[in-house]
Amino acid sequence: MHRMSPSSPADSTPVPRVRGLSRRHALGLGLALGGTLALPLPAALADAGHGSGSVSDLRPRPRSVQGSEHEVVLRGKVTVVIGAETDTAAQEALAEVLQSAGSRVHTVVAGSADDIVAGPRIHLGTPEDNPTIAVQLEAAGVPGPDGLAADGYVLATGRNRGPVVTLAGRDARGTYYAVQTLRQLLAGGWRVPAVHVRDAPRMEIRGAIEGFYGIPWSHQARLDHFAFYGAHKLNTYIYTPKDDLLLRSKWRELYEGEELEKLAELVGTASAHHVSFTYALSPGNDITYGSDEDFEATVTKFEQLRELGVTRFYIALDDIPGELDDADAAQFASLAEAQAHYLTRLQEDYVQAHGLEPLETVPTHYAGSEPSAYKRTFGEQTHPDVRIQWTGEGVFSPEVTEDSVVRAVESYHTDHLFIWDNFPVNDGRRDRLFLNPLEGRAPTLHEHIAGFTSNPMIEPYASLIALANYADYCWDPIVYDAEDSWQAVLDELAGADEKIRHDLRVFVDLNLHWPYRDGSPTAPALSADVEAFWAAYDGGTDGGQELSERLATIVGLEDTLEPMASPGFYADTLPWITAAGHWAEALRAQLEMLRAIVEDRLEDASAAAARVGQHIAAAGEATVPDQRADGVYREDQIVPSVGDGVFETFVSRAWEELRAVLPDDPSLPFRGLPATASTTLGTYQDYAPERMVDGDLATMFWSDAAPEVDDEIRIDLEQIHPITFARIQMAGSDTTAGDQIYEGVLEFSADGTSWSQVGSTDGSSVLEVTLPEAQEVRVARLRVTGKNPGGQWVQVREFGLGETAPAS
Ligand code: LOG
Repeated sequence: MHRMSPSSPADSTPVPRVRGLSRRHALGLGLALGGTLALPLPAALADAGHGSGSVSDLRPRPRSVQGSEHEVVLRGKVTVVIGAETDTAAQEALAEVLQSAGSRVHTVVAGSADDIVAGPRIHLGTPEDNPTIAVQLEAAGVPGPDGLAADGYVLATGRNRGPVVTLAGRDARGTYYAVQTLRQLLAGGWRVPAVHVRDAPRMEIRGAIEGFYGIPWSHQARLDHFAFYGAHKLNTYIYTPKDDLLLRSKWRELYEGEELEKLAELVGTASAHHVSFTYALSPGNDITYGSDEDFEATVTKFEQLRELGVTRFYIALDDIPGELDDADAAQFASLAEAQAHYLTRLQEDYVQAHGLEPLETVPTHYAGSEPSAYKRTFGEQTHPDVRIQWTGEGVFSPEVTEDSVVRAVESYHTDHLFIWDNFPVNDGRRDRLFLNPLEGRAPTLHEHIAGFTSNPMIEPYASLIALANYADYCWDPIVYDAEDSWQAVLDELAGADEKIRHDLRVFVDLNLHWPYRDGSPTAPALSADVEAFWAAYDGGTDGGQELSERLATIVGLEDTLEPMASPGFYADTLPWITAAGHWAEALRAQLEMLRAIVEDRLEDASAAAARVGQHIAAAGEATVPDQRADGVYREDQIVPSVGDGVFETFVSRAWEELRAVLPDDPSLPFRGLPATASTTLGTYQDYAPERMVDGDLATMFWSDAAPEVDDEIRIDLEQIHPITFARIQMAGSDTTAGDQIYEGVLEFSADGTSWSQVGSTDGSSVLEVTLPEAQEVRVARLRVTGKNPGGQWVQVREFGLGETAPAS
């Protein structure tokens, strides 16, 4: 992997930085991790050359890297010495690595006559499956992998009757991981630096849980994920997409035909990358926990998967009713008791009976560390081997602290807690991508929990940023550096081209805000350029060059990112890339408008302003597909949200500049008469009612609950005006329904006492009314007449009344 050199052209524009993160610099050469300070590495390692990687490029960071005496050049014919039982996935991965380095691979089984051959050798395996491993490690003076944690390995270069690389696994997966480290060290070249790597993870479970609502990942995406996990030393994938109907609403039905074949391929491919495929069933919506039939239905379903090679099973009990049905209520005192009975029966009579790995589960109460009767009963009565997932203090946890984890372990009475981390999942904000790094997980959690599975985004490849962070964090939370890990995966997804690396960061900057963390940055690099622009504008100086350049880059992203190394990332994020391009075009037209205003060319300003609307309309098109509870995939359902509000705020401010000089310009967006706002609804956080009347579409009122009949939002003009037009803009955008009032009537009043109805909602997010003739109005309200579907809350961006209807 190549790092940007300080003199590269891409560096002349600042690379977006994540606020609040220090960029601790790459592992210094000669620094051994894991506390053992080692021989200084040969200077040649600083730049291994010949297209080779270097120790500082290794991710996850190995626990210990020491210098050895000999580098090994794997050129020409390379002999691979294996044992009869050496892991085949590791053998295949090694062959691939060597072939891409241009070497010819000759494999021999240890003990056969041609063990010792001329030229470079690689000894691959565990000390148990390959007797030459111990011999080579001893010759190199390196301790073996036996004392390491599961998945650990040793990689050593040396000379022993020829150049030798020893790849010694603590187990099969460790052997495979030794090959992955070799692959990173070679980085497509043929020189293995002179090192002894001794490495093992601090967390046992590291991976992903496909556990979100919305379009399940494609088959190909899952296969690609497994390859990525193998390369990044993630070992777990839990299959439980909420919208696979055969997992949830139709859980008793068996897989057939193509679906079964695909599952078989998933299981096989996962294991070829040493990813443990875990099958998670969600029977909780209609199960009778105590019933023999439902136990048998579960086992029958699991048997289908066990025949495909699955050895890890999981029962997901999240997001289900909290009450027992009559049969269970007659048998059990509580939900926790009923669930514990079912889980324990599965663990004992199915899992243990077949020698499978311990059963896993997520309880119905899966968040918060405080003790509860449910958690205690669930933990105490479920078989102690069952692995239990927990999401942290909240469904979304901006941070996970050691104290909180310690408390959760006590509250659930389990020795096997691991975290279902709802990051970067976006099923609650399907218009957004979360491309920010994984932060806020304490560096000591491995002392208390078995690991993490990330619940990723609906967009599989866009989730790879976070997953690479999880890989690095879970391997060694102590040295995990969010910024460093994040920069490395951005380079990996971009590929070697510096311009693409730079432009990817320009795009990623627009998708950094994570709404579940207070103070999370909003497009920090774009914001900085926007701020600099307005500062120069207000100061009457020439400025804004950076902003213009950034906007030009954003307009070009659709082309410049296309050849990036990860085509999946490009395809996943294309709706957001395109929308960003439209916003950038809108801002460019406004920059022209502002320049014309400053230079007093008002006709030009008006002409530039006239071009803005089409770009904003294009940015507001629904281009993201979606799938809801009916399981039907639909194209073009969601408007991608990009730029974290910074584009919108710029646009509003620029319009005010135009309004100041050309108040009647036809391009100006409608602006309601000055008014005060109020509501019978509670307010979520600081999304106060006055935001409905601040003239800024980027700000909004947000209720803290679903509305009841007769709740209302109201604006007061303070004096009577002749009104012909009203517009209420609810939810996050004009084109997509969301948090809003679904059933309500718009009413006008001159005195606040007697009301006349002038319009009603139709399920869309914008309610607009033009009256045939003006009405005397002082107060207007949208009054709720029916419940919202799904208990949605209410967002109102603007509520405005006008004496005349706007031109557009
Ligand atoms: C669901 C999960 C969903 C997530 C985020 C758990 C254990 N279950 O509130 O499927 O993706 O929130 O919306 C959830 O987190 N429940």
